[in-house]
Amino acid sequence: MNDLIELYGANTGNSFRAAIALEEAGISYTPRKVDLWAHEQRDISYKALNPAGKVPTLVDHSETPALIINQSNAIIQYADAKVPGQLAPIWPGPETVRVFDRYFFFVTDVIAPSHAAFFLRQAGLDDAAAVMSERVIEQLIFAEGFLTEEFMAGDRFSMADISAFTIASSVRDRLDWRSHPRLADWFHAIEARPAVQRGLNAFQ
Ligand SMILES: N[C@@H](CCC(=O)N[C@@H](CS)C(=O)NCC(=O)O)C(=O)O
Repeated sequence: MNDLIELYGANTGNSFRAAIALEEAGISYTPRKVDLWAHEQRDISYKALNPAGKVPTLVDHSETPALIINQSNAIIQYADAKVPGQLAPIWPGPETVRVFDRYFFFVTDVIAPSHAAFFLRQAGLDDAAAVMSERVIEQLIFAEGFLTEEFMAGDRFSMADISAFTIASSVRDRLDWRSHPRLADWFHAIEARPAVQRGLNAFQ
């Protein structure tokens, strides 16, 4: 554990994404559990770190002033910058471009509709929410075509696998895995990675 880097989070996909990125990059940090049911995310002290009252939040006290990051996908980028080579290739080039291309596909075309479905459901717009949720599943199935090698963006684990895995986890009970064996094999292989397991258990 490293008190200089704190990761505030809960058992949610966005928090897992950030924790898995730190674990896979080999960055030592201290997890700080935020109890969403007790509305700790709305405490004044927490909102001083994350004005939106959401998790995750990363605080890096080794920077002056302390570096505060509020977006899970920005925490992935932070981890990649801090320990280059673990979440994307070190050198610019076609392989790196492919990692970012696939990573952003999951961020914008899969994770964003999933968030939209959540907000539509909260607003009582169940039919619209169902359309968005269906879109999430469709896009994940589309992504099975990326698996020409072992991982989502080639033959090495990358940030594309993190963004894909966390969103696939959130729909694991609704996806027809048997009809998509390559996607299923990939999912189980990612889930079995020790760093992924540590990330999933960070906020127990
Ligand atoms: N875009 C943000 C979304 C963060 C987010 O929506 N967090 C949710 C949990 S998954 C949250 O904190 N919800 C608590 C609340 O809204 O009160 C990210 O990717 O980090």
